[in-house]
Amino acid sequence: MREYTKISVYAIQALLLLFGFPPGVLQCAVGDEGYCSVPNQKADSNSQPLYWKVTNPTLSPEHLQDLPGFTRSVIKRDHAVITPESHVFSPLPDWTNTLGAYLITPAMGSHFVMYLANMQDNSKSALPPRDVERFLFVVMGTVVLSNASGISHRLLVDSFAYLPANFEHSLKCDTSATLVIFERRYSVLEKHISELIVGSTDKQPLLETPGEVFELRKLLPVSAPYDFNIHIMDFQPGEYLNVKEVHYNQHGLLLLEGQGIYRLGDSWYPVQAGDVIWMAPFVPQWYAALGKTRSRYLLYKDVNRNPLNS
Ligand code: UGY
Ligand code: MN
Repeated sequence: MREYTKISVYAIQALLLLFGFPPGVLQCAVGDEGYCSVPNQKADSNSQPLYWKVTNPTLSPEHLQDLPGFTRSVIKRDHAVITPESHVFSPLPDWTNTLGAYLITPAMGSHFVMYLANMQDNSKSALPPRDVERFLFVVMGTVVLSNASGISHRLLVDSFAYLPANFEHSLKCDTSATLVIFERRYSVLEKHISELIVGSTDKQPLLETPGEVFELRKLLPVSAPYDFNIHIMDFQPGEYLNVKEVHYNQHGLLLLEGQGIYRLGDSWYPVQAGDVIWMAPFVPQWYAALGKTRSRYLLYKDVNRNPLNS
């Protein structure tokens, strides 16, 4: 009986080779039980730079990489999962030497845009449209942020900046850098103004999360001038959201590290570093971290405004 199992494993391997799949795709362990397993997943190596997986994602399971037309991306009325194999880059309007991929835009129903900007040699940003505020987070490389009075900040991986609407600034890069950027039309509140903010995630304090186990940092002040915040949420493998959230706020999410399962509405998605998620208001949402390493995601959330006014 065991011999038959071995023979059929060899036959499948021969067929896979014949169809051009690399050896090792079907790594079979034929023991007393005669089981057949997928290749062992290696834990993420600690030797890679921070957020390395975002710019070097696993495009699809090894055995599906060459399958024409395969993508994990899904676009639905109230949510979307946009995975790296379907990112499409083109020159960002008015930027120099920069390719951008708009991943979430109002065409989907959001009130914000979320995009990746790949800055190349001697690249320079353009300003957002009038009355539009900007938040950027460095995923790879280094950029220099300068304002109109010539004051500049070097932003390394894990650094971020918030630029109020109509704030003159430029971003420059002499080698290469990847940024994730959020922009939205500022929702003005009388007697409140938002200000330039520059920081880095590791300098932000851990916040209380009553009833939850994940670790939370907020990158922007929680005060009234700010009409959105950016959360950095960390889950150890096996940890999950306790609240099965349904709320009026919108989200744009970039999984910076790790892997897990995201529930969106009635669908359950395996997700990994590099994946982007759009969550419309009121879409049921829940996450569980799996695998061997921490999950960390960056999350846009609109806050501090009466839903009747925005
Ligand atoms: O704050 C939030 O709404 C956050 N916990 N949502 C999420 O992680 N999907
Ligand atoms: Mn939420």
